[in-house]
Amino acid sequence: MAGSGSGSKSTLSTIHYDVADSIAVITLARPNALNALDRTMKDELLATIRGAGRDRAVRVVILTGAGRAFSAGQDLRETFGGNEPTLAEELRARYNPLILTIRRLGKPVIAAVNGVAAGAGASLAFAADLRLASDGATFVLAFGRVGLVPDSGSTWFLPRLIGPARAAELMFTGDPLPADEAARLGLVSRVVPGESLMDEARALAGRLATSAPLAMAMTKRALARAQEVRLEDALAYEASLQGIAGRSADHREGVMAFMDKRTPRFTGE
Ligand code: T3D
Repeated sequence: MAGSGSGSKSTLSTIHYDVADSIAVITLARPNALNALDRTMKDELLATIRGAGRDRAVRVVILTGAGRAFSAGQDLRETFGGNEPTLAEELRARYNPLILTIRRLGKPVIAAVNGVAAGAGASLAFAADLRLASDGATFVLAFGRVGLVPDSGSTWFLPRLIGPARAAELMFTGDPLPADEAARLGLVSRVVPGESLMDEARALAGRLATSAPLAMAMTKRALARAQEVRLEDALAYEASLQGIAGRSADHREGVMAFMDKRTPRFTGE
């Protein structure tokens, strides 16, 4: 895959990839189909996210959409069954690895939700660590409208993010959730004017990019683990991660910088 170095751009057909200032911006780019996910896009997206994960020049990832949508979810023009994968096979082979890769990426992922995020497009945003939304963004749990069940992790993420009752309501009705209501529910951190969304996302990413990379990666792991285990296990996991963080050069640098009253320079070591 092209586009791993700082300042580089890719030549993929459905994804734009741009790295600058330690921030990778991954843009879903089929705007005429509202960035609906076809197989090429799913494969390119997975390869791109994995590439960003491997690239030491990247400390934070922003995921966004080209044009007026974040993503309208599964491309409804694509066929399933016969010579093509069934829906279940598609989930196992493509969607589920995408969701797990975002969750397990050792770097923060910010979804800059620039417009409608529907179906699996919404799931991609839910899998991110943080969400910023433009004032025109909406989340649509559109699965039921096309006779499908919520998938690609939405049944796991949404109740945890906004509570089970609201999640059920959105999934049963398919009603759009506007950005301001999403912010009120805590689903998105902030709503900003559409024209400043990427500036705001880059500013947030820039702040995260100056934090200690190893500590951030382990914070992400601890938060994910804590969703699934008892308090005793979460405490034990925190202690084991802190053992690692406490031996890192970044911890020493952070303490020295505090003493010296200067900004720390973290290296990820
Ligand atoms: O293996 C598996 O299980 C598969 C996984 C499935 C998970 C899912 O994602 S299921 C849910 C799939 N998504 C949807 O059902 C959403 C369908 N789209 C819509 O409901 C609406 O388009 C939106 C609410 C997202 C936006 O509405 P609006 O009025 O702003 O735009 P529009 O006019 O409906 O769409 C604009 C164009 O995008 C249009 O194309 P055209 O007519 O201009 O050539 C439309 O067909 C296209 N488009 C929108 N969504 C999709 C799409 N094309 C293909 N697939 C789409 N999902």
